[in-house]
Amino acid sequence: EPILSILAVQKNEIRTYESLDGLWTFVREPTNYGDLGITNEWYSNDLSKFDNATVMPVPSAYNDLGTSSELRDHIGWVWYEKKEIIPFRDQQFRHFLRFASVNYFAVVYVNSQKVTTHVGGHLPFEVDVSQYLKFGIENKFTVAVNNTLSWATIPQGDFNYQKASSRNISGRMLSRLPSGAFKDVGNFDFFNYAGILRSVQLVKLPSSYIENIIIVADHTGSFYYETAISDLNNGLVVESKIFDDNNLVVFKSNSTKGEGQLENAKLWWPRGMGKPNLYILEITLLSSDGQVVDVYRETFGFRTVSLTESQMLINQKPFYCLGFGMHEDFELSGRGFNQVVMTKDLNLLEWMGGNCYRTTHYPYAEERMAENDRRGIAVIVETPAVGLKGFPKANNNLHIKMLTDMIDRDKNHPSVIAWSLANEPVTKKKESRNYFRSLVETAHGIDRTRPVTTVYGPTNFDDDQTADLMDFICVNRYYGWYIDMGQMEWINQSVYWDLSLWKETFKKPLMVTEYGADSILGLNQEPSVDFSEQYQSELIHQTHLAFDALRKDHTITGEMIWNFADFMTGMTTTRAVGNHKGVFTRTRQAKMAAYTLRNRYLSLFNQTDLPLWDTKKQLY
Ligand code: BDP
Repeated sequence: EPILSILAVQKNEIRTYESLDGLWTFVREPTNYGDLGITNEWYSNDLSKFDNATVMPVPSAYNDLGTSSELRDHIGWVWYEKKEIIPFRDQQFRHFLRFASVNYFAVVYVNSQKVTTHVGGHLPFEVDVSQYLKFGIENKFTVAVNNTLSWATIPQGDFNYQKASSRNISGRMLSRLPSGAFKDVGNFDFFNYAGILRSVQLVKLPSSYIENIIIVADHTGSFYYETAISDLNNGLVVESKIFDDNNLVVFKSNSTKGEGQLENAKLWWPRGMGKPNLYILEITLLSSDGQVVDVYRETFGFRTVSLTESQMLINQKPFYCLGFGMHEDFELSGRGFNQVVMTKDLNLLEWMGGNCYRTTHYPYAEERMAENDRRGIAVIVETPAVGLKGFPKANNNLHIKMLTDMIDRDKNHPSVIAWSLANEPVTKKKESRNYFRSLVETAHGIDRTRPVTTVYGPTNFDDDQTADLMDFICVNRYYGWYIDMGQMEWINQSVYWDLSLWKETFKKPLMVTEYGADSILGLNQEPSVDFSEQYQSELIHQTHLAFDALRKDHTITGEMIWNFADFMTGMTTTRAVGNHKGVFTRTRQAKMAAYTLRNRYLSLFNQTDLPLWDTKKQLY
């Protein structure tokens, strides 16, 4: 059983790890849906001796690094292998093999023995491999990765096109498509990048170690913390300290859990509202004779998220989200973690006057979560459940597990202001209600400090069956693009009409989490036509007119453009080398729309001290 490796990796006076990033040997199963590797036990072979062996960088998606559509569009298994000598001196440590994200399904072997499996990308998992390792000689790490999606996976996909295209004609199954036919898209609008997408480490810990830390701290300076220790026997003791940003100890205790109150706590504020002040909770595990056994330093912040009927409040002050839907996506590396792209993206987001984004449509890299804290960027973190349909049959158990793991990973980040359960589920039928209720209860059961939302697209204020279960509601709307293409002058009223009806119906805070249009950089048309830079810029301007009216009426508490940057998708007739709704290109050059949006965000960003619309009812 893999366990979620809840705490991010850390190097300090006790803890260390070996990075297994770099070039891994790579072998692709020769056919889609093939099973040669598993059947022939490739994990007990030396993959580098295979005729078709090549190398693949980790972290990265593999899809765009070859020269064939076979590799790019491959459905099924690929195999990764890396050999490492582990030094004798490390025998004293407990070794955990940790993967920050493997998409979608992973089977992990150490020295030809299966050690764990994991389902779903974007979340870390680790396994104690101490008993499988050999010290002073070479060890072999093999990972089989499968990207096949189905109606039981999250997100869903259906690749069995041959079956779907078959007809039973007088007892014979005849197919329009050749045998082995497949299609490379899932039930969502982005490329299903696969492989070992984030870093791999061999984590070295003492035999008794700090397993988990939870720290909850609010705007009044009150805090609560709890620590889980792997085995707290042998007279081990725990020492907990909180340090401020001058490295001064402001709290000290000898208990694994406790609470306290900090006088004059410096609060964590999103950018525009104040400084994103951070503190450190240091947990030290000591032996009975005072030796340090383990130590972990968790960064956190004092801040409160609450809701009134109309607004989201941070530290009791109105917060208006000026944000983005995004993707972890770039040329060549695909969805692979890329610190260069991450840095550029967050710098551009700040340049735009943004204060917020949603991790559309899956949890983003851990490195990025730490950056959000440091920069004061508020985030709504979303599960990988995009475009779910077929309730109640969709995989509720897996969804609950992903939500739980996601909250566990990101719970101590002050920048995380809400949990998004799903993007654009098809929730028109009553059957979806229990499914979503179980998710809301799961999130509330683990975390009472953050509101829960779902992002609605296919449903409306008068037919959605789940929105009233949410603490606040997010809506995606494409007036002037998917609805009423070319009708610029209708957008303002349509958006106003739609959102005010959601508000009237549910009486909860609303955020518009997607709106926008495709444009191709350099494609200019005046008067504008679809796909021109002018069209995208005008459409967002018209939408902003509605947003201003909705703000005045106390209807919306934030807005997010779709999308920050162009990104790759599967092939369909509505996509030309991917989705072009970015205000930046895929290589992060600004389109005309970026300047339109930047002017708006900067003018609103500088309006500090937004008015409090209503304080009558604190919903959350
Ligand atoms: C929305 C989806 C998003 C798509 C977008 C679009 O939430 O993932 O990329 O539409 O079509 O419905 O551009």
